[in-house]
Amino acid sequence: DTWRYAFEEAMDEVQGKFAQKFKEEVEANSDHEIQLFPFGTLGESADIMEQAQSGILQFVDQSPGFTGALIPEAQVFFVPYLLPQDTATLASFFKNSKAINEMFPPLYAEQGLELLTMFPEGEVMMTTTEPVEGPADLDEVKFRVMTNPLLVESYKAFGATPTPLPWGEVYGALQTGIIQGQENPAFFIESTKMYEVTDYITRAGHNNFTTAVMANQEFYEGLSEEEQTMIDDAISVAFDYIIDYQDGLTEESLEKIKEAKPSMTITDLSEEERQPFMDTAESVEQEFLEIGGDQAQEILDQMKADLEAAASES
Ligand code: 6CS
Repeated sequence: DTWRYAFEEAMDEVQGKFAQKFKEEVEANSDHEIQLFPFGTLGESADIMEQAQSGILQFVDQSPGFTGALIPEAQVFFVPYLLPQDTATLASFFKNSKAINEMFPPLYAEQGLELLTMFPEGEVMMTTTEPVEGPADLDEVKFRVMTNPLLVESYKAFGATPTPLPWGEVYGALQTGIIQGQENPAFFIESTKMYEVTDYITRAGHNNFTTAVMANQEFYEGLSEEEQTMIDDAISVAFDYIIDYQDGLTEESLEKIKEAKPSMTITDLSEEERQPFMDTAESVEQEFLEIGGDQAQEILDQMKADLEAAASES
């Protein structure tokens, strides 16, 4: 039989690479086939999530940037400066975290989803039509964010006018001037040609992009134990693969952007310039505790403990 797996990116972007490795593993170790649906083939992120919940899709990759509206606790990934940028620490965190591996699965299960894994996709950078050196430069800037209430709060705290939009509308909105900024990891800015419709890339180090892969829960629970193990093993192989795949990807992508558009200004903010952005973390964290669901406090505390453990390990 054929299992259907949709994701929010193109085939040769990070989620696509992960999905292809997963498919390869499943097909090598079972009689099942996997059909992949990249971004745009079945709709926006919200559409593929609905399809996975209803069982039309067996697998889906949806980032907490969109899931935060469905599972309030998943907004925790938008507390600024919570996640580190060090890739070894991040890999160890996602692999071993009790918050990720034990506390989130029951919350996804309430939505009919079996959470299979979460993984990092790289440092998030702002791309804008005007330079950004501090929050004052974001004043009156309509800044596109994913449809996540805490991400909206975070950009309000950064001084911008956050504008939640599905991904498919971002390029056009920048082109026509409806928005003047957006954020994403470097590989995605490069592959989706965001540099064509913005002139500045600003690194404030405020976040690292997280995504999540899930199965329809009824489907997963209907499988034999061997098949579940086969899927879990394939996920684990794809996880290690996608961490390796991203080694050096950020810098390579920035190089490609500079080649494609030499006039693009890429600025790495200094510690001092980052400080006013960092100063917002406390109030956004407070907001998370208010809107992040019943388990907000427990998840936040556990994430912090897990992040500390991962940092001391690597
Ligand atoms: O900004 C977005 O909406 C998209 N960014 C990435 C890196 N992946 C998927 C998501 O839809």
